[in-house]
Amino acid sequence: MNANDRARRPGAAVNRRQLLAGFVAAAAMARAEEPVRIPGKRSMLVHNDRPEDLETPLSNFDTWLTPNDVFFVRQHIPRPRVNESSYRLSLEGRVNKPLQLPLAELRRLPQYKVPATLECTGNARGFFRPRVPGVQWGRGAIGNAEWSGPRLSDVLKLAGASVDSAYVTFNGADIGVAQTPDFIRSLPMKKALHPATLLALKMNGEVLPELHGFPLRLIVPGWDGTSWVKWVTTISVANEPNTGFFMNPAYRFPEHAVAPGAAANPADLQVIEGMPVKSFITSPTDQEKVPMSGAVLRGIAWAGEERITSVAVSTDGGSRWMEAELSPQNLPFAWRLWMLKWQPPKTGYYTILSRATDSAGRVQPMVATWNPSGYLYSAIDRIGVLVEKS
Ligand SMILES: Nc1nc2c(c(=O)[nH]1)N[C@H]1C(S)=C(S)[C@@H](COP(=O)(O)O)O[C@H]1N2
Ligand SMILES: [Mo]
Repeated sequence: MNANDRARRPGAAVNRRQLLAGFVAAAAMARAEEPVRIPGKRSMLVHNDRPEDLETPLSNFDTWLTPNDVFFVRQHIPRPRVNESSYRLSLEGRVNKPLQLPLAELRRLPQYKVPATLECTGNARGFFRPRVPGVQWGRGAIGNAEWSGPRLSDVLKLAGASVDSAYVTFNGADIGVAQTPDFIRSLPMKKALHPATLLALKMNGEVLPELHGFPLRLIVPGWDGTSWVKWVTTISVANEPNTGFFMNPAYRFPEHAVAPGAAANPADLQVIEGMPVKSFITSPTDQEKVPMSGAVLRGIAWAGEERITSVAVSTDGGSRWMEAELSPQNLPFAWRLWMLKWQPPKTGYYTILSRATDSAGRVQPMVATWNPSGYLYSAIDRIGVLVEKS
């Protein structure tokens, strides 16, 4: 949720200008149905164009690594342009040696590669009923990439950070505008020091694209996308987390579930960290026609900091389940592709479901936990297809 979403909530007095803005927003929603070509990307589903909220069409989820030019984009504030030569990364707070590091120094540190799935906390928000405000993402606010760069722990060591401090806080080059405050996020020290937590300079072997945080972004494998701060310019070490809007109340989840449609008690909201176990069906798509000759059912499955151990698929609304075949990479943090050849027994309408299980024994639930901001939609995925004579 961003401050614009809050401003659009019903209840606020609506003037002519806001009404017009509402129509423009509705038009933007309608546009998200059809992929559009936009600069730096192939065809994307456009939820907002300034700042860009771009969803990946499902047909692109047929490779383990999601290409940079179809990777989803989410930002709350217009994107900054960072000048490569004047860029410095500042290290401040509880450090022995405050530093201003140019990119050359970050490139000189040992470089590590981590394949990891990045998913927006609000992915699939559009499925919640009752509806919740915010970007009405379908299934495509997710992607899997190989990120590379120095470890955050090595950079903290350079500055002599006191690792007994509790938090590390990250600010990017984007700054607050109008009702939207600056985007700042904190990580507990334990996750900051994890060897897979990187400051990425590259994405899928290419220099980090501007839309994805050039020249430097935080990689927090297994945790929600909000933690993955883009265009990082300042890292500060402290005993307390940042208390700005993007740490509280935004991006928090009720500790005790509320009734669908009810408000959450602000004191009950917890910061979102590791992501749940999930799967989606990516092909065929909902309401697609399938020939009697059959189809290959395909999808993706991921489990935050855990590994995917199995994906079960049903083609009869959940009466019988079959095991899907999983792609070979079996890693924490990164998704697995799944597939199942399907020969329908007769023509007609079929309800297809997918359900993932992970290495911690977590199983995708039948029903997602409704919450007022529409975060962490994780229900068993469901599509309907019509099988017709070939
Ligand atoms: N500086 C900055 N970093 C940010 C954001 C932002 O608005 N500003 N959005 C966050 C959110 S909510 C998500 S889901 C991811 C999206 O990353 P992507 O655009 O590379 O897919 O970036 C995160 N990092
Ligand atoms: Mo997000």
